[in-house]
Amino acid sequence: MSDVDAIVAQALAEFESAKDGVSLENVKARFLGKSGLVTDLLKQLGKLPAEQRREAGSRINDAKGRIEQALEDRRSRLREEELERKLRDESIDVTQPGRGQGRGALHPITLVRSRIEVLFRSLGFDVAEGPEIESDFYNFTALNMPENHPARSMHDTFYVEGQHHLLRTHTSPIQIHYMLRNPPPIRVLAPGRVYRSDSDATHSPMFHQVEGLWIDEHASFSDLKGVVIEFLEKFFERTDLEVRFRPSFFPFTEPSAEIDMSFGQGWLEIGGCGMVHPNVLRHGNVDVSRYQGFAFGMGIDRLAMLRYGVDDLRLFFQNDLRFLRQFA
Ligand code: 2U9
Repeated sequence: MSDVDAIVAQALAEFESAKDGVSLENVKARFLGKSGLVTDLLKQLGKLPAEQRREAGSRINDAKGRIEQALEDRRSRLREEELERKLRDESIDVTQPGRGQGRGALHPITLVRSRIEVLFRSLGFDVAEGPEIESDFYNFTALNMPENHPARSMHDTFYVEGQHHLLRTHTSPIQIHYMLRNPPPIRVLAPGRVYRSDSDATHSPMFHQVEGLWIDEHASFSDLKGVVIEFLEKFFERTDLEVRFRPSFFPFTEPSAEIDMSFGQGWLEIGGCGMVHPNVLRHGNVDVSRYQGFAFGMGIDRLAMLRYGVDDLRLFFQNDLRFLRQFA
């Protein structure tokens, strides 16, 4: 029965080299399990002569007790080690300085948009917003662009599930909503994102517009010119600026004009305008026997490029911090 001591020594050594709970329990099974080495010894007791059985039984039980004690010791040691490891690896040193969050800044388009809003508020305009997903009624029909108008084609417009909802192609639907909620006189500015299926160095599929609408009993084309010129002079902070109204066509205004501007070297097209078409006023529930009005539209991105001297529109939308930080 000297193999009893050998088995105890082997068990103690194997417990010691078990590095985690799972391998420790596997070692335990090999010694104390149903077909483990200690269990085998107890089974063999029956084969011994009766006079040796008592002594052998006591030695095996003693060995079993020592193995069970060693197992329990190893188990608690492994639990302690695990706790120590967690305390070491998962601790937070609350005395360390923070990593910092860095200071954010407004995007140049946002800065320009705010500047435009402030200037128009000073001229008595309210500022309104609206949804970027619109129905074809608010985006086209109400703006005197009938069923077969080319701007409605899939080629130019992003439709959302079918033909009746779309990403607005201009901010004009905002003014339709506004007219339906507010009786004249109206002075409202409508800035926001718009979408067209168009992309190159000077066109982004998403861009920003600002439109204005002024409705009153005697709002005239000369009032329109006064408002636009006043805005441009304030926006660009110069009075030597030339502004030209060049006859044009839009479905929602009649007569219509392109707005051109010059700082001295050639003309730049910066927007369009005109007297609001009576069909549009009627869709906005405006009494056309009493009221008339004018509207204008400009590209915010275009105004930002001119104000900051940026020559590629796409720079505004690539979110390169080296570019954006220059405006912070
Ligand atoms: C209502 C009635 C009329 C807004 C107008 C333009 C002319 C125009 C373009 C300029 C460059 C858009 O940013 S751009 O791509 N806009 O030329 N916009 S008149 O007319 C309206 C709007 C709303 C109810």
